[in-house]
Amino acid sequence: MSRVIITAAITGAIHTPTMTPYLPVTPDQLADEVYRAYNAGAAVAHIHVRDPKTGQPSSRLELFREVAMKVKSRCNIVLCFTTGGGLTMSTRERVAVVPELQPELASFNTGSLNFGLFYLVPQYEKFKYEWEENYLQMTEDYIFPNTFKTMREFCAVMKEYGTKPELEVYDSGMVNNIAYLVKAGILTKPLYIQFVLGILGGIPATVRNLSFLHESAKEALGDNFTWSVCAAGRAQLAMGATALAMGGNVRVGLEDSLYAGRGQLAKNNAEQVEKVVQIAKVLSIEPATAEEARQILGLKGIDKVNY
Ligand code: KMH
Ligand code: ZN
Repeated sequence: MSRVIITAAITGAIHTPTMTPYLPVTPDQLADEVYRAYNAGAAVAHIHVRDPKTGQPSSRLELFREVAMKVKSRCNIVLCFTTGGGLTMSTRERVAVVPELQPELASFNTGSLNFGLFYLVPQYEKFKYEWEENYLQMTEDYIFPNTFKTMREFCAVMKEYGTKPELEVYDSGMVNNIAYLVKAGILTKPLYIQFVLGILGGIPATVRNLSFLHESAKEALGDNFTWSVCAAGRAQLAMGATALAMGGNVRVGLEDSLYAGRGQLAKNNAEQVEKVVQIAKVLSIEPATAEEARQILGLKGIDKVNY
């Protein structure tokens, strides 16, 4: 039986509280959401934190730690911490979670890009919190910075703490960035790639583009890598289903889409995880357990984290 690693990206830094009443914000809400997603079949949870009062993306280490500890007391799910952070954070702030928690897995953004969320603003008449409109609007003039220097430094930190980088690829040129980092001895194989489609500024979420990214990665990096896909917005599940058919892994979650069907807001992350599990089962693919995901990805183990 083949296995799929399902990742739940619990809250992210793209959506804001006005967009849905179901966006988890406090450490308790985040931990509850992780545990629900785990019970639904997720082996990995991708973690961002937010200010508990306003829902604004945060880099406060005590929030990350609280979530990590609350989750660990309940289940053995793999936690993948963001080093993408939120759109206004410095690179130093973004990477600080790695030395602090020494996690098994952390996101690693493989290039700079325009990260446009400003087109969402006109969809809302009034925002619940003051920060939201400006946070989204300022992305019209914003580049998400992941220079070669930043990438070299993030790699060094992750290497020091035995944290595996999950390589976020938003466009095909980033595959070449990864190839360079490997060639330069900065990144070590075996690699784990997350193809992120559908961000305004990155590659659109189509079957052809996913296939192109996958082929480009094989050409540049060889066959021996593990990969997963996530897509922003309405393409989320279609891209996940395509990845299942291609033998890849799948990320869902409220970070990427707020919906669980046409016009239907997801009430929690688990709803989206359940949908992937259903499709996988029809294809005779089983969701990997957290322990199986650790083996597939070659992670150091939950006994070696610092939380
Ligand atoms: N926060 C976004 C700018 C990551 O977690 O590394 C990108 C992001 C990717 O969420
Ligand atoms: Zn993220």
